Amino acid sequence: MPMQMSFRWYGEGNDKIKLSDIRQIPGVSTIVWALHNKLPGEVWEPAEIEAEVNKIRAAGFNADVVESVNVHDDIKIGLPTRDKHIDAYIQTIRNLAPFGVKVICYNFMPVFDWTRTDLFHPVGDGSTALFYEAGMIQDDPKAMANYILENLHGLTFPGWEPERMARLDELFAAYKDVTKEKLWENFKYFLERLMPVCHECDIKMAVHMDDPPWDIFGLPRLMVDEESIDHLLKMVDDPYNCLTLCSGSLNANPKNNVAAIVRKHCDRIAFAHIRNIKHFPNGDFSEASHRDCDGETGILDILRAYHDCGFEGYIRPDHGRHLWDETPGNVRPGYGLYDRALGIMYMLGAWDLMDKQAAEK
Ligand code: DNO
Repeated sequence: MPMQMSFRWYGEGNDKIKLSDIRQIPGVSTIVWALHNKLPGEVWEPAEIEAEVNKIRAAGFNADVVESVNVHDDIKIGLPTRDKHIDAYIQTIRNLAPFGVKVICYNFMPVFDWTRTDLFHPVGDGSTALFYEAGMIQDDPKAMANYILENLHGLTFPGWEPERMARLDELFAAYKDVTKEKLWENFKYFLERLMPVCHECDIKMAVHMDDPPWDIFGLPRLMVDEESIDHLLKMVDDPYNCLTLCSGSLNANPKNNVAAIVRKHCDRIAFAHIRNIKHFPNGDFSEASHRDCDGETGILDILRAYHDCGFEGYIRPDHGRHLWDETPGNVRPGYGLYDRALGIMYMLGAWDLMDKQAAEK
């Protein structure tokens, strides 16, 4: 089976982009989806899953990848209530299996998911992109959370649920004693309970990298570099314990060599996110087009590594710039149509050429 190109879609009434728009992008087989109205800990019911999967299939795609089933904070904190939430997670896995879902992308980051300080930063060519100003992420998590919520213009964004963001003080207090070691232990406990069910259901758990890959606001972050990836894969050494290898999240730290990680762990990468990062000397970074020379992530080396390793998993363009009529309020930050479509064509261009060269050898 060759790698499968996918596209993240937030669902009808929750995404301006229509499945019929995505249909016109060459080469997309898979819609990456989720039930975005679900809070962490809620079971996804079969009828709700069926309705969503039917829409995706009717448009000519498979619904093999879910991003995300979010992990309840009690599981990450290791509270006695975690078992109840793990039970609910397991039930959701069981409910997804009959619909052909093969991969669940999730993250194990305390409190916040991806973090940026400007969602519409001018790139210099008239487009805008997500931006991280290092100096701004210091001691006021509330200001950052408010800024992000305001700029989502009422759109849902997993990891940024207003219900959770309203309880930030409480959440920070609950994480007070959760050291990095404790978080690893809680992560292990969670995965060990899930693995037998994943085998039964043939669903891979693919953890997303932490974004950015360092501690923020005093909260520990685990999935940050090659060493931590090695640790996770050894800690629960099971073919269903996999990675969502996000090139952009990892390369926010320019020391991370994503292509080398691909070559080392290709068999455990269930899902590849391709995003390009442009670094500034003061530690700030901006997201860039997928074209290799527009950033420093090494997009072509990464694609070559996947190709050389015979990658058979799912791949998707990650955050793109906002182009043309994609202005605040009119586009989901990072998830417009155009730049992600251009990213797909760039990736397929490189991939097709590598296929052709290999065939001619
Ligand atoms: C950013 C995304 C992440 C990812 C979650 C997975 O745009 O790649 O938010 O979906 O971390 O749980």
